[in-house]
Amino acid sequence: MNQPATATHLAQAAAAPSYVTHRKLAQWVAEIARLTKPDRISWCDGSQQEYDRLCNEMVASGTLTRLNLEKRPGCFLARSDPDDVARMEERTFVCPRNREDAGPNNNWVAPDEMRATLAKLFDGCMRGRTLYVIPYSMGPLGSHIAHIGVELTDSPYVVANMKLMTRIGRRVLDVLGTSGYFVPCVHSVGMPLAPGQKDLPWPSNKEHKYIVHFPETREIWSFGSGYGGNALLGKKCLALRIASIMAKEQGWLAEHMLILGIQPPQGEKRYIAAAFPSACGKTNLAMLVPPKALNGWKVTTIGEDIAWIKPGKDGRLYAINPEAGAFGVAPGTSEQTNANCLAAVRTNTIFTNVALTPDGDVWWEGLTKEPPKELIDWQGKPWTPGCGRKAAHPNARFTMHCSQIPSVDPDWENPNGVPISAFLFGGRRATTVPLVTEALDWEHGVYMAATMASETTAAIVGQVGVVRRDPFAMLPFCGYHFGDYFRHWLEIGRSLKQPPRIFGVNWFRLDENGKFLWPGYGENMRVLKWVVERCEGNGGAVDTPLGRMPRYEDMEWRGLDLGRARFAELTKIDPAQWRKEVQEHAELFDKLKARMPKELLALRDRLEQAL
Ligand code: TSX
Ligand code: MN
Repeated sequence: MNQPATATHLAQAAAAPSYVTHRKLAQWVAEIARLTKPDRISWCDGSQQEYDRLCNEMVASGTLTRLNLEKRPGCFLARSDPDDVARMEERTFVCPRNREDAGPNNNWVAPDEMRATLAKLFDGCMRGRTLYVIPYSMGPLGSHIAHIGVELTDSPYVVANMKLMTRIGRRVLDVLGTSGYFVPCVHSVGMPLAPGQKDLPWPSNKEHKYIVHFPETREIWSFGSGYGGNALLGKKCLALRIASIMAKEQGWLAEHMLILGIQPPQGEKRYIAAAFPSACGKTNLAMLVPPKALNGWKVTTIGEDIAWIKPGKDGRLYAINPEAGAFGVAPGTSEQTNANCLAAVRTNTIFTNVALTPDGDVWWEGLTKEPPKELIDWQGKPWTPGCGRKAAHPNARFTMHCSQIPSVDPDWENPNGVPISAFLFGGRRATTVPLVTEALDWEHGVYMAATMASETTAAIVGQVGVVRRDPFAMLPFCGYHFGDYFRHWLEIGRSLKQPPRIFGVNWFRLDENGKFLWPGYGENMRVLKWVVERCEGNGGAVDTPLGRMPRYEDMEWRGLDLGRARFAELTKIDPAQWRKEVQEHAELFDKLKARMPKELLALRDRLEQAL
């Protein structure tokens, strides 16, 4: 039975365990408990026993369903509220004192006004619930590139996901010591329970949702949603929005990038970091399986969503994956599209909003050609193939630990990171953008990344989608003005002895019948091979107005029947399309004009002239 929280109750509950030696942390937890008024406080130790206990409690409360013990050992299914299924960009705010600092790329509210709003919403919002204290490290414990956050949440689902996605618990407090720096993160599903009130399997707040960042004090406050990036505050909120601000101040990069290793048959292993907007297959590229004909080439996975990158003493860039797990989109994942990922989610995985089979396994659109004859859909309703609804939500997810990825790189937890040889920037473009282009230099690469764009996937197949500019694939994630961000990238490049080469890619060009020109997936290895050869200084290329491009004979075609004519289509530069394109670059730069670096404006003018 839930007891109303009395003052003595709270004083008892708020006492931190004796191993908590960080006074400021203990004080801050007590302060947030006074505001949110939980029934209990639970300090997460990060142990497997704690994880198992929480999962069992969530099975008992109906939040989780345990999956088939033979087919999916250690796996669970969660079904969210149908109104709480994705990140909410329109409810995401970055609130520096000066509105200009947030830039046109962020929603802004004056910090005092936002604090007043949050104070009301958080007052008593954890009544009837447990406040969990999650100390977590983004990056290997004690790495000089890593940072620590502490998330306070009333969601056990968040605790379980944070256990898989980050490094949590007592070992983090050990690194923090008595006075180490941490980013304070407060999260509530925003549904307090009155005494005796029955809980929901997926509590959330239907009326109010806020995901808020205060740059000056590096605070994160999230209210009303239990889903993904809205609630797992280490990921988009800390590792991208707040970290991008810290990175600018401190001279490093926090990026929306996968990191992969490439081991050629002969020669040294190289690492590539690649930025793509959502729905371009970042997770698939990070776990790429090379085609048989190129099986001397090996691809390994460091990360699939976020990279923290720091200049080393040798003038090169070193990258870590700040995460310890993946929270990836399930639909479309199959033996054909991503065998490594499918193997990784066979055990110890939390699935959210996928469909359930009669024998307690999972299913989603794209997993198999033929759907099962009957399912329970993501909303818990009976489903049959002809019923006209999706069985899994299009944004259904898996949460798993990186150690389960068969292709995981032996250095994926190296605290010093891995040296980056090249950056890739790609979008989903049906027309205009060629398969691969190498930038002429760092500045030109920054221009390519700043002007990248992607088509919305809601577009009808075969029809050209709506093109959205998404600089560096950071539009929803850059915590400050994009003009300042571009300038930071230009400055980092100038500071390096050996800047990585920069490439633009597009796997998604269509022919005149609306068919994909490029086979994609494992065949992307052929592009990666050319990229690595360029980095080694021995790949052939030709100069074009857009940059350097491979000629047909510069790429490996063994095992793939892709003729010269199709290659010409894939790499064609249509001057009319590009005149329109550079016009759109001008429109983007105009929106950012208060802080645009003049170097990029000059490059745009030069490109326009060259066309
Ligand atoms: O992830 C993708 N990648 C990168 C893989 C390493 N996808 C899926 C995007 C949605 C998440 C791709 N889709 C890729 C790609 O390279 N290319 C395409 C387009 C495509 C789709 C299907 C086929 C070919 C290309 N072929 C057949 O269906 C047979
Ligand atoms: Mn992402």
